[in-house]
Amino acid sequence: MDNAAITALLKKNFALDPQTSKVLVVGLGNTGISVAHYLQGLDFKFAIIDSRAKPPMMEEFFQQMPDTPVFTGGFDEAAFKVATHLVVSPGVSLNEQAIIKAIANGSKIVSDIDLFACSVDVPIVAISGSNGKSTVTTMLGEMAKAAGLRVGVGGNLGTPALDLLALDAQLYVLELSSFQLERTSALNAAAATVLNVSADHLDRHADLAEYAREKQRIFRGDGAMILNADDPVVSAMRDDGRKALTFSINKKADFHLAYQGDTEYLMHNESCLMPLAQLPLEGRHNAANALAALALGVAVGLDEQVMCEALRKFKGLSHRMQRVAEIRGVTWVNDSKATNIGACVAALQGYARKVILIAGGDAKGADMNELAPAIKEKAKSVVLMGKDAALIKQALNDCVPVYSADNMAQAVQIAAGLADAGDSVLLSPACASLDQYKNYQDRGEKFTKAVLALVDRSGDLVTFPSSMAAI
Ligand code: UMA
Ligand code: ADP
Repeated sequence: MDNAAITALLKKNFALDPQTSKVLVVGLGNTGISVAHYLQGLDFKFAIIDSRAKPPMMEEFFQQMPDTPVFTGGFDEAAFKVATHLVVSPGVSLNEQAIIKAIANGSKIVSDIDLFACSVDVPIVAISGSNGKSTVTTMLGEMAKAAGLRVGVGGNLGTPALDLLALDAQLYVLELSSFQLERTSALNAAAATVLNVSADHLDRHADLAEYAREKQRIFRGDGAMILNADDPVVSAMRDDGRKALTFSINKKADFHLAYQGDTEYLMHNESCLMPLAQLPLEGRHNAANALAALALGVAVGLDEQVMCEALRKFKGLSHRMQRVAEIRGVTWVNDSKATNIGACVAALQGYARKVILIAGGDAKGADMNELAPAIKEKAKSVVLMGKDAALIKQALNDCVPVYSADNMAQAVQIAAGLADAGDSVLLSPACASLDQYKNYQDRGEKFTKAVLALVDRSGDLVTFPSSMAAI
């Protein structure tokens, strides 16, 4: 779209006008910087504010945009007072006092996703959910590429949505978090899904119902709704007046699993799309992800066989059920991205035989009692670490043996002592990592390093290709 068309839309939807508006970009991170570049390209007047004294990306930003006013070291109310519009980064809560006051004084909230939505006239696919967003977003991106489309893939996945505009894509696939959705009102995705809803981010959202309502905002507009028929919270989001496609791994739906003879297939209504065994990711939750991606693809007109070919080649993402090594018959699996209970439960449910689980970290306000039944059923022992280890131990109420570790190296050593040949040791923390690690990647890498350090004779070790998902 050309700049005149974009500014006309911004004016219509948000009274956002390069001549008269004063925009305050809140948060000098990846989102804030992408917004700054976007606003500069449209000749807006703007400033950036960050509550940290020295945001890590400040130097880089000064080099790129030396003339932009930047406020750091707190949320100075004077800066908010003059702003007609706030573009608030997802990591910044809308409950910040300065933001509440600014809204009361008439400032409008616009998200980077709103700005993006006003800047493209090609289909957008939007993907949210408590778990599986990155996997499904990446799967669909691969499917679109296989179909020969120029596709932009990003959002919460990593590349801020506005940075994708440079691709001038024919299709955009966005992973969206509840934080992004709660402040977005202009998105009208051609196809959208909430993959599932389970407790997460309850330190930022008042309760599960509010968290689900924020996710539901992904369905604003008139595009196709892709709904998980196995999840009652998601199913309740259905709008009868809208085109909807359902997926399920437990029952018949538009996209589902079914046996033909001895072979289990991914199905679209009555047609067999491909044998489930050809999906190179283990675990029923990844079958659900594949069905969701197929439904989204069908909704935007991708060819089913081309999508299946992309699924056959899909290797999975690192830190999600990633088999890192087999040592003396023990398989070590890195699922560090399991930052909430739902992901850990899904991981455990994929195992036929009981595992040794390494868990713990920052529970983000979740009720760890919800984790106990799956652990009781699928873990033979648990090694706990991190800030909320005691909460998990209490919830387990001695239903399995529990061991405590101060750090990952110790956790891995304890697990190695507990594991017999044929066992799996699963790092699936059910918690965020920030109490002890830079991020979930750092946690997963420390796990892998500690596992590989167990090996004293090279003959004992089998390593796996870097992105091999497994159970
Ligand atoms: N900041 C403040 N005050 C605060 C909090 C943050 O000033 O109270 C500042 C920080 O100092 C920092 C800036 O805000 O300089 C960072 O903003 P941000 O946390 O929104 O981070 P971005 O770099 O803009 O990254 C965001 C998403 N981050 C979060 O939602 C926390 C990224 O998702 C996303 O990839 C990126 O936008 C592009 O869209 C990350 C994430 O952890 C991967 N997401 C959560 C998740 O997946 O669970 C939701
Ligand atoms: P997200 O982007 O929503 O965090 P990911 O694809 O990165 O999702 O996966 C995060 C975690 O959730 C991993 O531990 C992964 O094994 C697990 N997971 C993936 N898909 C699902 C699903 N459909 N249901 C439950 N857990 C899932």
